[in-house]
Amino acid sequence: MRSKNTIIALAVAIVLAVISYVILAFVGLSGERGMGVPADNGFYLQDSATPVMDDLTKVYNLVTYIISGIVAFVLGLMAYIMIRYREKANPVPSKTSHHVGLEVAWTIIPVLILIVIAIPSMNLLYKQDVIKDTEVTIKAVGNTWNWAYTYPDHENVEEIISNPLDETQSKEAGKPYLLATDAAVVVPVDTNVKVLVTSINNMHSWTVPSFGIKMDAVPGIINETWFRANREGTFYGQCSEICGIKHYYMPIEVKVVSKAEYARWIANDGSFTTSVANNNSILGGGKTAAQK
Ligand SMILES: [Cu+2]
Repeated sequence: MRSKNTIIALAVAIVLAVISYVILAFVGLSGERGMGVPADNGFYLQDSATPVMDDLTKVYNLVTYIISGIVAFVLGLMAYIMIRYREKANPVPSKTSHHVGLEVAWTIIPVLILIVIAIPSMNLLYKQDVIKDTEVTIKAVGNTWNWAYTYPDHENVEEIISNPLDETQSKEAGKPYLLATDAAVVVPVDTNVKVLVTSINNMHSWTVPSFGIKMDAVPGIINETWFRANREGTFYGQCSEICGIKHYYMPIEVKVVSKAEYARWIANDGSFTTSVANNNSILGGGKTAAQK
């Protein structure tokens, strides 16, 4: 009697787990997606703005479909075995201990599945890792607690200190609170941007979901990553390494502008003379090293 209850409880638990998994995986696939900013109630990946994120999304989907198939198969197999080989229906159990065909199958099939996952994964890793034909370089330095950006190729552009807007300022600017900053880092569209990432004192991580990049900022080490944004706009991210008491309070704001506008911005020592705000900051910042 006790074993029967255990089996029923196990079966119910498995069915519930599978149902919640399917809901999470597939409602997520069809749900709201943000571009550069999280969508309300969305829990799928943000929409892609770079070739790396395109590939990353494909690999994510592939793996989701594969694991869904495996979960469904294992669930079906377990249900079949529980019913077909229960004590009542199968009073004399088989004493079989080996089955060559089965053993070969359950070795070969997982290997094939791993190969199917490994090929696009390795391609993606390579794409993320190899930085080709850098056109613009930015340096992101993690501080406690904000991000500081410099343009190593343009000494006329002063260091940009990117502090988060508080709740009232975000509301006034119509920007998302805890993502919006007072001074965004500015890059051109359709350009290979290399990002040098490091930190002053403890570990942070420079992460922009729509670009598909996440790079650790480690004191004493300069890590590098790259992105090529294929559209203009504002893209938000957050520090993604639990770095301390204000970890939540060091957002990342990347402003992608046209190449001409970027050239003007550089020529104007890091300020938008033609835009309404006259620079890249809603608070009159842009060259805000003094805030540090
Ligand atoms: Cu941090």
